Amino acid sequence: AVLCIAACEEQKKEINFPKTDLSAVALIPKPVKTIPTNSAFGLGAGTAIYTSTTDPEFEKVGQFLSEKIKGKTGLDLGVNSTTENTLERLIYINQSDSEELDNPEAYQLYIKKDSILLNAKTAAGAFRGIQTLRQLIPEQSNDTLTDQPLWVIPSGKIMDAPKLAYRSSMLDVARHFFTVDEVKKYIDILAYYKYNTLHMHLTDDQGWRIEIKSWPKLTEVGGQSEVGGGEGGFYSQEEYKDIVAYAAERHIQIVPEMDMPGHTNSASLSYPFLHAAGQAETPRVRTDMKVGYSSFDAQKDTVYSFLDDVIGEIASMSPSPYFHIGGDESHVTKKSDYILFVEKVEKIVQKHGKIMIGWDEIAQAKIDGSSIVQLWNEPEHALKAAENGSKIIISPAKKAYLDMQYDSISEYGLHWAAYIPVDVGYQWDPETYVEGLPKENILGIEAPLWSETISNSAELEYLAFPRAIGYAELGWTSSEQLNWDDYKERLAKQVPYLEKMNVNYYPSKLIDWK
Ligand code: TNX
Repeated sequence: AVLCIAACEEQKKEINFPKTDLSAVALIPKPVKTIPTNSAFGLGAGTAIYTSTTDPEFEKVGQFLSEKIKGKTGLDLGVNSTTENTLERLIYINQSDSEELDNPEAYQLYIKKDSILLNAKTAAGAFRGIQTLRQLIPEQSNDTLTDQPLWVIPSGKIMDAPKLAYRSSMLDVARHFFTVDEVKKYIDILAYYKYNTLHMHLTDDQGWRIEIKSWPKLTEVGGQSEVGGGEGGFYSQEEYKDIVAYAAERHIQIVPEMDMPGHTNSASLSYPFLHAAGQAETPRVRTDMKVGYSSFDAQKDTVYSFLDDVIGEIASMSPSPYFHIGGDESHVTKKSDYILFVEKVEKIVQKHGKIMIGWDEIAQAKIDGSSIVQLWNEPEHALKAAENGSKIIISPAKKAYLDMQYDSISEYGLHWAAYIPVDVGYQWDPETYVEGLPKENILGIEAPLWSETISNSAELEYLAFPRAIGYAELGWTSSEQLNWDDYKERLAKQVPYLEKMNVNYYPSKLIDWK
């Protein structure tokens, strides 16, 4: 029952689009392959979105696209709904089993005069493709082509898939607490640039941020402080699940981190039996920025039964296969205790069905080849772990830390590892950063944002943007295609999006912002 009434007949007439160039659109991350065909698709009131019915998740991707199109253009496009005049120009999101779509996040976009076809094997792939489509929609409509405004999308093909499987940013919600809405806003922007992971640093010396029902003092006591003396805060389990679900709708996994055996002052303050007396500093409310003075007692069985409860509760709320145990800077834990601790905690994490991730120091222990090591400081640790079969997440402080200042006069941030101007943050390769590390061992890239010096969205965004946009490209786009001069032009053109999202990005002088 496809009716074509007057408005539709009108749209069917040949439209004389201006010549377009799909390869000239400022896409970030840059797709693997773009083939322009110089014509266009006119997105307008007569466009309808249809999705494959084989996987219900595809319809959600269609709904997401519809919402975003509404936000950008004001057009209210139905998804899988038949109304008389909307069947002329279609955006079809199709579940395809094509072998070219082997990567779970791969997609193909075919943009023609009368249709846009998005092929993906998985809803995640379709979702990544939707981000490309969002970026292809111009800010301004052309109001002279037909009797209705059309947003002119250049025609052609895009074949795309990520280089690295794990493309992550970390947010430290422990040094300063960030509200659920602040976290969601960050997730929104990460999704737009095709990140698939947000690692949440949920616990540290200055605060404990996740409700644990079996050990309520963790938040009642440990959640009430933060760096600088503010009131802290924590996520109830309902709030944490809400963040997890919000991220999942954007095909982003939340990787929870409970940092231990060091960085545990807030936990030991809540439950003093955890504290390694005689090694670590006596727990008290800490609002300073020091590191390396706290430790759990690795010798006590009660510590491990506590961890069994806590890891169990967090794991049961976290659909991601990963659980991050921290493991960094345990400077007052005896080395033998540290090793014992990591090995025992790995078993607990596995018992709760998760794969352990830890900062690179965990490679000093005999960890399982299935566990993952996150390089932040010591390349030797990454090499050692890789030899034992582990996959590595690349996040060197000198290149990828979002909390490093841009330069000596930039606001917020630290500079113990480096100053990281926007070009330096972009001009390195996660696949070759650690000399001798085989590519097969590289799981992905992460850009961590530690929050000693930031406490709200505006400050977070000042450090994260624009650099996090560059790390998105380093994780997605093949190394041969990475080029600063080309990238910085595309970066400049992100301004309308960043302004629309009210992102307080750092206006680096290295970029000719449009
Ligand atoms: C080192 S990097 C830390 C964090 C700090 C950060 C500040 C790492 C694994 N540990 O505890 O917040 O430096 O840049």
